[in-house]
Amino acid sequence: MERCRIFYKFSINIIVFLCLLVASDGQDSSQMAPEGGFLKREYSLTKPYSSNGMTMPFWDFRDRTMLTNNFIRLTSNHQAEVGSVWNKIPLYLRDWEMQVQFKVHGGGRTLGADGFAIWYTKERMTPGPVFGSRDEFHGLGVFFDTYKNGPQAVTFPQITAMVGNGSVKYDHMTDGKSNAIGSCLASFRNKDYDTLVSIKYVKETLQIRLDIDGLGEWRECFSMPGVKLPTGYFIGMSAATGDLADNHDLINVKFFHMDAGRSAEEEAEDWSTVLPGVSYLKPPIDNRDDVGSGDFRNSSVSGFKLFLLVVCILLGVGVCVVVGVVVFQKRQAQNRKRFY
Ligand SMILES: [Ca+2]
Repeated sequence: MERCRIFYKFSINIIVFLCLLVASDGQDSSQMAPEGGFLKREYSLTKPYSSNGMTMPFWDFRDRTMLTNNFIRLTSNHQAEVGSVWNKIPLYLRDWEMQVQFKVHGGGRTLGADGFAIWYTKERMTPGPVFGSRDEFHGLGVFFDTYKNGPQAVTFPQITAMVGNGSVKYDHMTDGKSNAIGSCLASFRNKDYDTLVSIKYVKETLQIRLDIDGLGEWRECFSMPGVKLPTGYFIGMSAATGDLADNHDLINVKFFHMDAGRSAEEEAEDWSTVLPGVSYLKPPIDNRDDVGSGDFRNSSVSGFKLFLLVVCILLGVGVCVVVGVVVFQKRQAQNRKRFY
């Protein structure tokens, strides 16, 4: 009887432990420091954003941008607004990853506009027609486009990225498609859970991943090698509304310096004079469906979770059987005593 009780307690402890492991596993897989990544506070934007509600230590903001305790609102759900935040310090790191938690939400159940952009550009704090910021920029723009201007037969929102050399224009009529280096469809509006994007630039490969399905896992949007981005540019975010509108909120930005294992010679190279561009351009990119066809990099984690779940269930069933047998035997013994 005592042995049974010890076994019962042991099993319960194991079940609780495994269930906690299943529950916690993966929840923080996004927004944890990536392997080989070191958080850089001067390029990050986390709560509390401001001590006085008016200024931020490493960031400027302009136009309709509003600082609150829990989010930075680039535009509110009103027509024809623009807003932006820009980091103040030129970035002289060659390999980095930026994780941005955002929330795009508004009254229109299926329609909002125009979207927001994440920038790594030579120019900063210059409002304009490209999601609230200037056109013909030098550097990288990643666009979270919620309104379909072009005729293409795809659903929206979509994410596109473009590398500009100062003379290429963003093409609104194709929703940036004509100059995009990559894109994917991504349903990120009006979600109850956290929505995040990771922009990783390591060894001249630009990879964009999303966590917008509430699974706590990164899903690849696209990856493009041969992307040349000089050092010394600025990080920024901007947003715009049109006839339709949305609240475009930033929750946080976590910026990591990535250890790419570069040689001393590579480290000594001056990348501030490199011209922004892409050395290898793929043929026009087809949209990838955001439902079901995602490249779930953590599928092995999902398999492990399933295994733990099965172990949990089997252990649970085992404990129930043991307890049932013990209770049954005890009752039998009591019945026998009554007869004697
Ligand atoms: Ca658009």
